[in-house]
Amino acid sequence: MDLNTARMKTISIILAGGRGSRLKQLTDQRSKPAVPIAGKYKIIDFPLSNCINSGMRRIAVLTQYRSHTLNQHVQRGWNFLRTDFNEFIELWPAQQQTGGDWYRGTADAVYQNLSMIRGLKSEFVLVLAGDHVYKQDYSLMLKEHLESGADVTVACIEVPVEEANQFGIMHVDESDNIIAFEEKPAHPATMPGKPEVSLASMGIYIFNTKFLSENLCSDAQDTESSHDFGKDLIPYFVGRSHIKAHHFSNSVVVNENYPQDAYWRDVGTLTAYWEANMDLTKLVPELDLYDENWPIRTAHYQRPAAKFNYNYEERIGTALNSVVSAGCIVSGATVEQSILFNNVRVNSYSYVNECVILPRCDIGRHCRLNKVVVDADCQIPEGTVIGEDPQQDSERFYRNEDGIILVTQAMIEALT
Ligand code: ADQ
Ligand code: ADP
Repeated sequence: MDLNTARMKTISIILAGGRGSRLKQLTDQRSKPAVPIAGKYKIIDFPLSNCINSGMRRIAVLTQYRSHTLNQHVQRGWNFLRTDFNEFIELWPAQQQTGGDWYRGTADAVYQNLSMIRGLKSEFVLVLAGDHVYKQDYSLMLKEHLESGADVTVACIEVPVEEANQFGIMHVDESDNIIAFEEKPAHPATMPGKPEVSLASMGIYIFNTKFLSENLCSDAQDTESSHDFGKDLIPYFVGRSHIKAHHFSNSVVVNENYPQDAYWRDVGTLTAYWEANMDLTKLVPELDLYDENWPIRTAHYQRPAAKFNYNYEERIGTALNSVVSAGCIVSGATVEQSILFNNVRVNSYSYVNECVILPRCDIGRHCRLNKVVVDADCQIPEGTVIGEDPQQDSERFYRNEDGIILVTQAMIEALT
């Protein structure tokens, strides 16, 4: 089968139901794929944009946990495909299709939608996570999958061994057949000849539909299984099926004029979330959001341009090394190495440094914020200082072991 036909016969499934509890109160009201990122996006915009740009335009988003803002976002921003061209993005919420259970795990989420997948007469299923930040051309992974004739292909990336216990870790032979796989091992194995790195699964899989369907049906009957791809199915396939690794470096999207590494982040923790945002304030970020050949799309709203009011007497009123979204007003304040999402106000004499300020926040006068993630819709009262006194910060807000502080509306309300 040629690649174009294979693309047309692929259904992309974005798993967007997970809670992401390590993001703490940021996912109290929304699922992890709906968490705002990079000034104007939500995390799910990355896999969705990659699908569109890869020419894989039959997409289902599987939702479950607190999906209101996610649904709203997909409906408002991603409804431009045309069913008459056999292209669509659909929301597939958990709806107890196969019994009384919600999605019990990632594999069960796909299992519960098998009748829809079969109905589409797809030959291949591309399974994606809704919570990774990266640019990948999935069609190049599909090409490898076709050429090898594998039952399943798993995308992989080298990660530092210190972080490897958060991932599925694999071993491959010289032809990239996966010969061992362990989900989140306490003592991760390293790569031959590379003691500092392990080979991690990116949680991105391409399956032949028939193979997947048979295995999901048997997994569903297995009372010992937790119905998860990483914990149950992928390790089970090793030694029993033709299971291949696909190296991310072969499908990462790079702009040839841009010095870029294979950037991929699972923004699972508050620190990783803060860092992924901070990465974009660097002089030359590793992730190029300005590449017109691989646009990252999102829902758009009418908003005025960002505005900066400078206080000439005091010489304050600017943003340095920062990403400032539409609708923001920085007025007589200094914003440094920070990300301001849409409609944020930073008022006079305030100083915001290494912060991530989510939509519609208002930072009152004379505030100082350092290494803070401020959740959407927060009104920070005049004179508030955050990020200078660890003990006080931990009492009032959430402060993690890396010193990153999370402030939510509920925490602000509890102060007054
Ligand atoms: P994790 O990221 O820990 O590991 P998981 O938390 O199951 O895997 O999430 C995968 C994706 O599925 C996320 O986008 C999540 O939102 C979604 N999801 C989780 N439960 C769901 C449910 N019940 N219904 C719908 N969607 C759900 C996985 C692999 C590892 C791999 C890492 C890479 O298991 O082997 O290394 O991804 O990040
Ligand atoms: P998010 O989905 O994170 O709220 P946006 O800021 O893009 O992202 O908001 C989506 C839409 O909902 C916009 O039209 C926004 O004005 C509106 N909106 C959502 N919550 C509020 C709120 N609390 N106050 C005002 N407008 C809101």
